[in-house]
Amino acid sequence: MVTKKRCKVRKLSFSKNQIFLVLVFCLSHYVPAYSQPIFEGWSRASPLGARNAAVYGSFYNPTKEKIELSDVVFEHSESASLHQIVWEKGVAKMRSASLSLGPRQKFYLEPGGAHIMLVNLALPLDSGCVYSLDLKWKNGRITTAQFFVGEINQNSKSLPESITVCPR
Ligand SMILES: [Cu+2]
Repeated sequence: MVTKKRCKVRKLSFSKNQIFLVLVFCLSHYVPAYSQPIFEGWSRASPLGARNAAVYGSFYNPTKEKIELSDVVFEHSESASLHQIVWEKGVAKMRSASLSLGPRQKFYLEPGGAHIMLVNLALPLDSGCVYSLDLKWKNGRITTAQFFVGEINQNSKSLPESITVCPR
């Protein structure tokens, strides 16, 4: 059936512009990002002397399969892992957490909740910078994601005016 349709299309005459638009439409629906988990992250600039940092943002699974996070790697810290804040007797404590996302599911990391903990930073996170981290999934896939760093007191995602890839 599909082949028939394609043949019919060929008989019609399209302007170059129309063909271009159809191509753009097709390509925009074939963005590789749609076949892998997406992480959009942000963090705060490190206060003086801080060794650890938390990365917030959101995970989205655009695939048709359930995906599970197995590891987070940030090359400028000793370790990186998913944490969840839990309240025990009125005290907030951080616990390591696992992440499993069903098809088309989204998961938010927010101050006071889940975050990616970067422990023992080799360098402070700089305001206005964008850093990369690697997310390893249980199906063997590795995705590289970026996170933006705002001010020290940043409380939601910020997009810097100009993006500087760090460390410079
Ligand atoms: Cu933590």
